[in-house]
Amino acid sequence: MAKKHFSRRPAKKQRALSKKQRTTVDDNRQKRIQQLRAQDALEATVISHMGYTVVVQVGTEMPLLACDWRQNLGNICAGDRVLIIEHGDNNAGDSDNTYRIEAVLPRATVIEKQNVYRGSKPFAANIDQLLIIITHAPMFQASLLDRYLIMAQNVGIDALIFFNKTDILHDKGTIDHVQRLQHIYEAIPQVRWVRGSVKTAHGLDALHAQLAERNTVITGQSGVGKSSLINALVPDIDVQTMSISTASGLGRHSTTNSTLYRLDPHRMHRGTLIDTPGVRSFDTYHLTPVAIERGFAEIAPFLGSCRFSDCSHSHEKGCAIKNAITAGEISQLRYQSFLQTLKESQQHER
Ligand SMILES: Nc1nc2c(ncn2[C@@H]2O[C@H](COP(=O)(O)OP(=O)(O)OP(=O)(O)O)[C@@H](O)[C@H]2O)c(=O)[nH]1
Ligand SMILES: [Mg+2]
Ligand SMILES: [Zn+2]
Repeated sequence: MAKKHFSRRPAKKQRALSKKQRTTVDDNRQKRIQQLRAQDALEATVISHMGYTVVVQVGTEMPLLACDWRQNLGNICAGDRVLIIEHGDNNAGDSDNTYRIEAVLPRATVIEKQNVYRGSKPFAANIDQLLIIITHAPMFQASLLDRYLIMAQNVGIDALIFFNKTDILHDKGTIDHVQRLQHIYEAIPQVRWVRGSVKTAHGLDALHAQLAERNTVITGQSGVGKSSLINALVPDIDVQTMSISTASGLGRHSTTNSTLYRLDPHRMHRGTLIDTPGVRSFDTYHLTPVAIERGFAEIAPFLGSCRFSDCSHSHEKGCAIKNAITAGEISQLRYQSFLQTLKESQQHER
């Protein structure tokens, strides 16, 4: 992934609100939302936040609308549910948009991009699952896959792995290796694994079945076939992309923004897919050890059962995790990855 260069200025530290202040803010927000609903505000889904314009859609079939937004709403991202109101041209400021986002509804889930210098920034909201594309050409790294899974666990969403390019998976050794990995990953709670090929369409029906009725974010390293897959899964992608350009008035839709696509053009189901071109991997070093532990869903249940409360799970007698490995309940691969990721996080904490 090409690294962007940001100015080396640490993010402004936000003053943490006290619990009481937070409650007041939440109460006010709730009141505001009720008021807006009483004023016949329209509820809409954010399709893409494009700099000076946020493109939204009311329902699943209505035309896309370009909106301004109130400044005090914080970051708005694809997948957000918002309340919008039509305003007259006289209030429109220097923009041509005729709708304004007045409130962002509370998010069920949100994925944020961490940046040491700019703080965290949400890029997808209200999603149910993370679709991770991997392949053997080039061979994926398990440690990278584990970072995606840690992220999904901490956001509270499922992970769906699509192993792509089976049409060029011929080597016996590689086939066996991938099979072993599939076996390990399929056994993890909240993780599913589908294999197939965008090129031959093999496995795409099985994948589609996992996406229906759900809101999914797609991710994966460069070259794994994300763009190819999006084109295969979103049958009218050109039409949807064109509608975004038309609504925003910005000409060609910039591919650097998270964008929400509707998976079924006939609207038989409400599945959506959010593409996040600017975010292809997730760092975990900033996460606390507790978050890392939570991120290994098949290891987490054994924590707390070791003989020593400060067990490092590396050499101690009576280590519940080591015992689980012996019993075949945890794989060596995931165990090594767990220790490594935990170590990185502990070093970062110091
Ligand atoms: N053999 C084979 N090639 C594939 C398959 N899917 C994608 N490719 C090829 O893999 C290459 C990369 O595919 P892209 O869809 O551009 O990958 P991407 O993940 O969007 O990559 P970035 O945009 O760089 O992040 C292209 O040459 C595709 O034609 C597949 O199922 N089989
Ligand atoms: Mg691409
Ligand atoms: Zn232990």
